[in-house]
Amino acid sequence: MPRSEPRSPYDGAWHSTFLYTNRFISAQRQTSDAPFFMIPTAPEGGANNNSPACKIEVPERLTVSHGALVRNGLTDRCICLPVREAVDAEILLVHSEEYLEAVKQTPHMTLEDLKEFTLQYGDVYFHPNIYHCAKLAVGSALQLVDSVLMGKVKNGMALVRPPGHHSMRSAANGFCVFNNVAIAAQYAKQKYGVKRILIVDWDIHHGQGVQYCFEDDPSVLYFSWHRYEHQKFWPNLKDSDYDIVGKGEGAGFNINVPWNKVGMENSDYLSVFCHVLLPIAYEFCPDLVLVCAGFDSAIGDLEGEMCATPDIFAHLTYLLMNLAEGKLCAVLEGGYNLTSLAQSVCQTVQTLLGDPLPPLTNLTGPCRSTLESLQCVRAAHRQHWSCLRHAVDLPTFEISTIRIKSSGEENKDEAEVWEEQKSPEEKIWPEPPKRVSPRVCSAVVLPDGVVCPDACERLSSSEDLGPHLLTLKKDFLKDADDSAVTALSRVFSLIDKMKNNEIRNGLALVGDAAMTMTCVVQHVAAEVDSRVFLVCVGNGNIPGHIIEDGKTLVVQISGEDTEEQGSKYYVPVCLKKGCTDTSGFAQAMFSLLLPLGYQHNPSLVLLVRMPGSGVCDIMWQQLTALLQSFAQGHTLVLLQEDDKACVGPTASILLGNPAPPLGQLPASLKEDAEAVERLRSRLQADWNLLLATAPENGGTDEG
Ligand code: Q6P
Ligand code: ZN
Repeated sequence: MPRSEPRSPYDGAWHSTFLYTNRFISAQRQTSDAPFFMIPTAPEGGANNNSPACKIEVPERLTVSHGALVRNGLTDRCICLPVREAVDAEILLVHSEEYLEAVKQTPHMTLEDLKEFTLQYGDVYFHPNIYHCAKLAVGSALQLVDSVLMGKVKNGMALVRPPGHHSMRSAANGFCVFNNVAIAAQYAKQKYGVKRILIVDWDIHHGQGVQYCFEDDPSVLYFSWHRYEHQKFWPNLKDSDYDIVGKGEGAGFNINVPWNKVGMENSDYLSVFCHVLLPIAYEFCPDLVLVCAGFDSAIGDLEGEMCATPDIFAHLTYLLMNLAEGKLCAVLEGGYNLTSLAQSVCQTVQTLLGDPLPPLTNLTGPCRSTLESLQCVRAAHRQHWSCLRHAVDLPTFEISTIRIKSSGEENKDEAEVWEEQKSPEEKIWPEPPKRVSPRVCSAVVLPDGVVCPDACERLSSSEDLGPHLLTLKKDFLKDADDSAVTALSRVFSLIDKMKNNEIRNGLALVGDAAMTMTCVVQHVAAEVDSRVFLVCVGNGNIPGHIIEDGKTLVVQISGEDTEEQGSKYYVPVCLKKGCTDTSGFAQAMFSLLLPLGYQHNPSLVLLVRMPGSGVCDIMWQQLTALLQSFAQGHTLVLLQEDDKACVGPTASILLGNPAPPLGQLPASLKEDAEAVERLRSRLQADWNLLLATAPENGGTDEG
C-alpha cells in the first residue's frame, strides 16, 4: 500500500472493546474486578477515500473513551468480558445471505476492488479488516444481551466499532456494516423469547436500518430522534419524519422525532423524553431496553451541531433504567468529538453503575422548533397510544405548514443566537463535575422492631440525634411525646448529613407524616439557596406558608378535589379514583412531575406518603425511583407508621435497585387525563418544560 494513502477508519489501534457494568441484582456495591479485554487490529491496508467523513470514524474514538473510563476509575468497577465474533446465523437474523457473502469477500479483495465495492453504498468505507471488526461488534452486542438476560449482570455498555444503526438488510451505509442493535434485538427474541423490546436511538442520525428492520413488528418499539432540518440533513429521507409510525401490525411502534434546527439543548432532549418517549415506553412495558448510544448528539460534535451537554446522558440513561427491571444494554454508535464522546460515555457508564445523577442547571425550556416537532409526533401517535389519546392540544395548526416554516428563536436571547452562528468548532463547555457517591447510600430512622434491609444505615444512637433536639422541643413540639421529638431530631440530623453529602438518601417511619413534613420543609427552607421539591401522595392539608416560601415546589397527588389555587408553587393533581389509578398517576409522573422537578432543580426531594393514600407499592417504587433524578439523589422519604409494610420496597429503591414494571398500562380515565392537561396549561407559562405544543400565534419573530 502506497505510503501516501491516508489512514482508513479501520487502521490503527483497538477496533472493538466491550465492557459490562457489574450491577448484580442483589449486590449493593460494585465489587467485581474481572479484566477488561480488547483485541489489537493489524494496522495494515486501507480503502482510500477522500471524503472528510472518513476521517472521523477513527480508532481513537474507542481508545480515548476507554482511557477516560480508566482515569475515572470506572473500568475497575465494571465486569469486562472478551468479545466474540458473531456467527453467520446471527448476522442472518437481520441481513440477507447475498449481502453477508459479499462482505465476506472484502478481506480478500484488492484495494481497487474494495474501492469499487464501497461505491455501491453510501458513506461507508471498507478496509480489509472491517469484516472481522464488524463480526466482533455484533458479537459484543450479543454477549452483552446474553449476560443481561441470563442475569449475570444487571446492565451494560458495549464499546464497539464499526457502528450499526444505518446498515440495512442488504446494504452497508453511514459507517455501518452489520446492524449490531437490530441483530441483538432479533437474537433476544429468538433465543430468550423476549416479548417486547424498546430500542432508544439517541444518536443524532436516524437509524433508518433499525427502522426498516422492525417497521411492521409490534414487538420492537423503535424510538429515534435525529437532526433532520426538514429533510436537508443526511440521510435526507422522507422515512425519517414524524409521520412514519410503522406499518400494519407495527403501526405505532416506530417513533421518529425530527430536529429541524441545530443547537438543541438539554431542555429540548428532556422535553421529548417527558412528553413522548417515557409515556409511550411505560405504556409499552418492554422486557428489555437496547440503546443505540451515539454521542454525536452532544455539544462539540461537528456532525450533530447540537448543544446538549455530556451530563444529559446520565439523565437519559437513568430515565430508562426503571423499565424492564433495569435490563438495559447500550451499544455505541456515533460520536466524533473525542472530548465530548469520552465525557458522554463516562456519564452513561457511571449512571449504569448507580452513581448519583449530576444536577442539570439552566433548563430554559424547549425551543419553538422542538415544540413543533413534539406536537407533530404526539399528533401522529395519538391514535396508537392511549397516553396521548386525551391530549387536548393536538393539532392546532396545519401540520403541512410546519415543514416549510423556519422556526423562531423566542426562547433564546441574542447572545445565544449569535453563539449558534459561530462555527461549531468554537463550542466550549465545562467538563462535567465529578459525581461523588456519599459514603452511606441510605439511612433510616425507624421505631425499634421495624426491620429494613441490612444495607441501610440505621440512625438510632444518641449521637444521631444531632444538635436539634432542644430547638425542636422549644419551637415545634411543645406537646409532643419524647419519641416524636427523638425521631424528628434524627430526621433533621439525617438531612444535615445529606447536605454535607455524607448520606445520599433517607427514609423515616414516623408517627405523624404531615407534621414531620411541615417541620422538615421549615428546617430546610431556613437555609440560604435551598430548594425543596415536595411530592405528597395522598390526601392531607399542605400548610399555606410552605407553598408561599418561594423555595418549595409542592406537587400533591390525591383523590381529593382540591380547590385549584393560583400558585406556581402548588400543583394539586386530583385523580378521580385517587392514587389507585395507575394510568393517571403515571401520566402525572411523566408530564408534570418530571418537568417540574427538572426545572425547579431542588437541593432536596421530600417524598411523603400520607396514610391511606391508596398508591400501590409498584407505583410508589417507580415514583421514588424517578425522583432520584433530582438533587443528586438526595431524597428523604416520609412514611407514617401504618405504612410499615412499605419500608422494604422503598428502601430497595433508595438503595439503587430498579423499580418493578407497572405492566402494560390501560387507558387512563378521561377526567384524569384532562385534569393533568388543565394543570399543564395553567402552569406552563411559569414552567415551560411542561410545554408540548407550539403556541399558535407565536411566530412573530420568525427569521
Ligand atoms: C454520517 C455520514 C455523511 C455526510 C454526507 C451508526 C453512526 C452515525 C454515522 C453517521 C454517518 N455523513 N456525505 O452510525 O450515525 O453517527
Ligand atoms: Zn450518528
